[in-house]
Amino acid sequence: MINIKENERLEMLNHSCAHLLAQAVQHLYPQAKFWVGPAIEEGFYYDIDLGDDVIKEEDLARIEKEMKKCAKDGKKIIRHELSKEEALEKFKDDPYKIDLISRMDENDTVISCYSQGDFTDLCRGPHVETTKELKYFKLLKFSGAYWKGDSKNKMLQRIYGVCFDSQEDLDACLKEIAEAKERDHRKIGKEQEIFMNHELVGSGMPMWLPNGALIRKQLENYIYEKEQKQGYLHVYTPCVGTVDLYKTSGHWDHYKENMFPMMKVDEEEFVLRPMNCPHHMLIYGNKLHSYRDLPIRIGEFATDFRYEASGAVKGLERVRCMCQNDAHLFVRPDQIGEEFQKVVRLILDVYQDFGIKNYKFRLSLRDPEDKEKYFDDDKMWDEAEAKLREVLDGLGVEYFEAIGEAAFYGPKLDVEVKPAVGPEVTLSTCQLDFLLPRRFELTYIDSNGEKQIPVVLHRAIFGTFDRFTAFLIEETKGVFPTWLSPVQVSVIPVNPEFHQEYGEEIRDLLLNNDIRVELDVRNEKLGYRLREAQTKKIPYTIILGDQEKENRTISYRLFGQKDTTTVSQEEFVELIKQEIKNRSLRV
Ligand code: TSB
Ligand code: ZN
Repeated sequence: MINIKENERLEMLNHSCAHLLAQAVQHLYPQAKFWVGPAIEEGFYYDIDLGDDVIKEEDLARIEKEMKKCAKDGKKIIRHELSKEEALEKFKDDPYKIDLISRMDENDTVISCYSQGDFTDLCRGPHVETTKELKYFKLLKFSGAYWKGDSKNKMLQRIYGVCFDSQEDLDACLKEIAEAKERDHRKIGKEQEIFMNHELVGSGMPMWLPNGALIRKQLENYIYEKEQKQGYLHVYTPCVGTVDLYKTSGHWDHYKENMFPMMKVDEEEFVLRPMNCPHHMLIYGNKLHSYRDLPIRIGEFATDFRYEASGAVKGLERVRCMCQNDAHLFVRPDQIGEEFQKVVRLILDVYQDFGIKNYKFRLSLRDPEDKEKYFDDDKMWDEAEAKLREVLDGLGVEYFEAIGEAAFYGPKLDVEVKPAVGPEVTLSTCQLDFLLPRRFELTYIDSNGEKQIPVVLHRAIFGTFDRFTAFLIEETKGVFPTWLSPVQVSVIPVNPEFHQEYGEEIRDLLLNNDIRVELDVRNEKLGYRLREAQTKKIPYTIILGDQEKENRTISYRLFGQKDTTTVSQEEFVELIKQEIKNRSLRV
């Protein structure tokens, strides 16, 4: 998807188109007051106060028509510069503009406004020369947006659009938007019955339906196997902790705004946990450790609760109740490099297994100025940050650095991916931590019999099963590899009257070989049943007629293909079992 902000001409065009939108809205809704209308990566928007009016779907076409009319007039877009006093006078009836102007420092900024015909807006510019240049645009959607992004303020109407220099560019962009909508995991998740939400459970609290639960179980088995092979020790711990636990860890001071509020039971004060580190610290501390025992890797598929703003929750991607594929690795300082490298290798390995190619490594560092968020020990931070860089450089992994994105306890490596709709999110993460082991007074005995403090690596390869599944749905467009497909084979007897019995035999054969199979003997036409197997994106469809019954063979079609292959029963079982065992990707 093209980034409008990366192209000066497109940015100007989109910004001017936001003004054109405001002009049209002013014609159609004379009471309208305008807040801000910037160009953004995806095009432009304008936040508008329409009084008691609200925008409805059908209004977009009407506004667009008025925009075309205004653009055709071809009015010149003229810039005026004003003093602060003049600006305050000019916009005296507009509280939104007054708010903007009052915060401007005229020694610092030139206050300017732009006029086109009967419309004037306070604006820094630049703009195109005349509205005639605005030919190829489209209004895309609308939503509510709180004034200044604060839910205590009035809800404004935000209208989004996009503008280009040619019809072809606009068409290409609209096509991409349509494709992204098709890929959106919320759409596919509903169609394929992967998850659902219900207001009685609450927002950001998805429920995994049987198909989703099957996929998740496979993901759990997959990563559990990998982690066991690397010596991880898996545990189960409660998804609550006392306030004191999170005071000890520092989350209470640094992470409270992301946590659900405290609840009191008898004399204890509990919180739903937002992270699992404190529990794992206590498990480490439950025993004495020698330097020879390290690294100790404590893993858990652990449920966490976080407060996410209601406007931010999104399908499975951003939830308030999530399950992390979490682990805390307790290492000696001399083991940091090797252990961090192992984690990065595991991430690369997993991405390869899932065919994930579109991701970026981000090295998240502290903001040295922010002494409130980050504990004040420059030496420790510098060492930790240098160590991560050293490993990444050694592995030859490409990454970019982000200041101020570190966790409060240390720097981290995040893997960023771009969902079908909306901004980038973090999938995997590996975080270095010198702080929590100190807070929990964790130790190991070194070769001289002295107590030393271990270092912790927090890591989540999938991130959460929730977010990873959301991403996987979008990457595969719901066409999962066979090993992950909720139904792997659909068995369709051509005529249930004659072929049902053979169909049942094949179903049982596959079930006995741990293959997930569905027998479709509904009284529907063959074509209808075949189409449905395609809609459900089932990898294999077996079609059984007279020939197959007589020769005791299987004829199958792969998803998305028309041709049929006939093989013996043994051959088919062997073929699909291998594919599942190897966790092969779809070709
Ligand atoms: C890795 N203590 C560490 C842990 O040991 C931790 O909690 N890190 S985290 O805050 O970065 O979260 C881990 C992963 O959870 C993130 O990388 C991200 O992929 C995922 N995640 C975070 N918030 C959400 C959310 N609201 N919905 C779904 N997944 C989320
Ligand atoms: Zn952690």
